[in-house]
Amino acid sequence: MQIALWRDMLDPYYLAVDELLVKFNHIISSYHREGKYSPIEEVNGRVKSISSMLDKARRKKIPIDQLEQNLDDIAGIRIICQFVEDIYKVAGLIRTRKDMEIKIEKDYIANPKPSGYRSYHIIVWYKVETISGTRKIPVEIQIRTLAMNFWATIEHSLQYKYRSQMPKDLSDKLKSSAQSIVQLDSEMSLVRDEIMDAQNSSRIRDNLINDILNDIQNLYKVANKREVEKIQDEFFKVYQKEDIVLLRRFSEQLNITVEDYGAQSL
Ligand code: 0O2
Repeated sequence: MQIALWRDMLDPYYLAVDELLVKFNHIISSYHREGKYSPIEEVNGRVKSISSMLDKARRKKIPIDQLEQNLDDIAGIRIICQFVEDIYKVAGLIRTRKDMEIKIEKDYIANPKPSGYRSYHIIVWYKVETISGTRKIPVEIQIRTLAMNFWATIEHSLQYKYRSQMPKDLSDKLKSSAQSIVQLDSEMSLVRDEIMDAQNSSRIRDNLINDILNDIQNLYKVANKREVEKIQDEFFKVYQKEDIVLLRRFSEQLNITVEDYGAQSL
C-alpha cells in the first residue's frame, strides 16, 4: 500500500466494514423481530488506523508497500456474544453465507494465546463494488463473549502502554484473570437456557405490547373514539396483570377488531 495514497487505498475497507455492520445488525434484528434469542449480542467494526498498520508492519517486518498483501485485519469486525456456545453458532452461520468466503479460521478459545487471549477469528474474503470495479478484500471477524471482550480490551490497553515490556507481575495477573474469565464463561453457560428463556419472554412481551399499541393507534384513526378508549383501558388492565398468555389473547382479539375495521394498512 502506498502510504501517500492511504485514503484511496482504505476506501474499499471502509465500504466492507459498513456493509458487514449492516448485515450483522440485520441478523440481530431478524432474531429479535421473531421474538427469538440472538446469538449475536452486538457488533462493531473498524478500519485499522494507519499508525496501528505501521506498528504491525514494523513488528512483522512487512515492507510498507506490501501492507495490503500481508495484513488480513485492515478491515475488522468484532462480534460480541453472551455465551461461548453462541460463538460457534455464529461461526457456523458465517460459514453458510454466500457473500463471505472463508480464508482462515483461528480458534483461540480451544487454543488460547500465551497471553491468555481467547477469541474465535475468521478471516473471510469479501467482495465490494467500488467505482473502479469489484474488489475482493480480506476482513478479520473476531467473535468473543462479553467476558472475553472485557479481558481483551483491558489487556490490549496495557499492551499498548508497555509495548513489549509488560512487567512480569502484571502479565501474571492478566493470565490469572484470563482463567477467571474461562470460569465465568463456563458458569454462565450452565444457566444459558434459563437466561435465554428470560430474554425471549421479555422480547416476546415487548413485541406484543408494541403490536397492541400500533393496533390501538391505527384504530384511533378509523373507529369510534370512545370504543378505542375502552380498548385502551382494557389493555391497561391486562398489562397490569403481568400475564403473557392474557396479553397474547388480548392482542389476537384486537387483531380481529382491527381486521374488521380494515385498519391494518394504516
Ligand atoms: P489491534 O490493535 O487489535 O489491531 P499471525 O500472522 O496470524 O500470527 P496476527 O495477524 O497478529 O498474527 O493475527 P492474530 O494473532 O490472530 O491477531 C489478530 C488480532 O487479534 C490482533 O490484532 C488483536 O486485535 C487480537 N489479539 C491477538 N492476540 C491478542 C492478545 O494477546 N491480546 C489482545 N488483547 N488481543 C489480541 P493486532 O493488529 O495485533 O492489534
